[in-house]
Amino acid sequence: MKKILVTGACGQVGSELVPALRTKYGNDAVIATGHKTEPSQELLDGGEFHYIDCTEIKCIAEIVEKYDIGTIYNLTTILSAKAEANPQLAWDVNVNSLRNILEVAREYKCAVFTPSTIGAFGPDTPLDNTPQITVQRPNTMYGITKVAGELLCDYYYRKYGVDTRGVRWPGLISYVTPPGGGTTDYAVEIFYEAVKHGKYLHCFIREGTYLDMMYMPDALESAIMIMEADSRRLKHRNAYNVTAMSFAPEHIAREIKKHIPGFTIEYRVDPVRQAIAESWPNKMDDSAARTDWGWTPKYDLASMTTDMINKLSARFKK
Ligand code: AKB
Repeated sequence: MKKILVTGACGQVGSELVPALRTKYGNDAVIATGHKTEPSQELLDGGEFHYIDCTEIKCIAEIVEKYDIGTIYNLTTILSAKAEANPQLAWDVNVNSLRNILEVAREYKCAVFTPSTIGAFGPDTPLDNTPQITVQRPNTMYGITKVAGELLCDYYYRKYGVDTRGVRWPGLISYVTPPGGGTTDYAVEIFYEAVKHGKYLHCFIREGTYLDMMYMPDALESAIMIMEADSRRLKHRNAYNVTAMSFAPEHIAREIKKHIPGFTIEYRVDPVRQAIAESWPNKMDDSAARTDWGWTPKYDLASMTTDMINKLSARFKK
């Protein structure tokens, strides 16, 4: 069986996707790669790990050839707030790495998974029930790189027959590896602060700001499901809208209070991240993913909150 390559394996998604893929396909089947961040012991113990720089096409080609790679999960990315702070780096990492990966995939006939995001929409997009196909004019560098990435995936599929697949992930909430430099990160921080200190004193997104969100087990499932889907059923090769829940900071705070009754939230709004959040959908319509490849999330706000609090409480009690 051809092997699977995961780039960006030390990040929030990669650190959980690699073990999930290894459990499903076998430890030897999955080659994890990162750039600067140190891998966890679990990643190192579970199978092959290499440092590569995806902005260098040679590094990708060497590893794809060496391990006879058939599928690439491309998780290399700079998130929204960090991309606004360093737009040149964001373009280089988010677009040039993807283009390199697609070129290598074309030569070695690999399938490629690339996540897009709610950030690929902008202020002109309908905020509620955001359709699969709609206006995409983001005003952030993150969004611009993600729209460029979606278009590149479409192009490589149509022109060269590369098996490109992707989803537009919402904010991802998880307890293994914290995200870094995103706008939706508040929805992860709030759990760490609630469990450690019983309060969250610097929520940087304003009350009443709705965003799509998803718990990590569902995000992993969406990535694996779309890569396993029958290619004849996939109508979209750029990225499918997928979501699980939509809420504003006060809703997650209210849910946490059911487990930690004294929990309090205070706001210290960051204008940069607030503006980004306001330009993103409140709630996407993910019916195309549901119809074409059977997408259904398992977690809602209540079940995710219970699991996050249980997992983090167990960790910080040690
Ligand atoms: C971010 O906030 O930048 C990401 C995303 C929604 O793409 N979590």
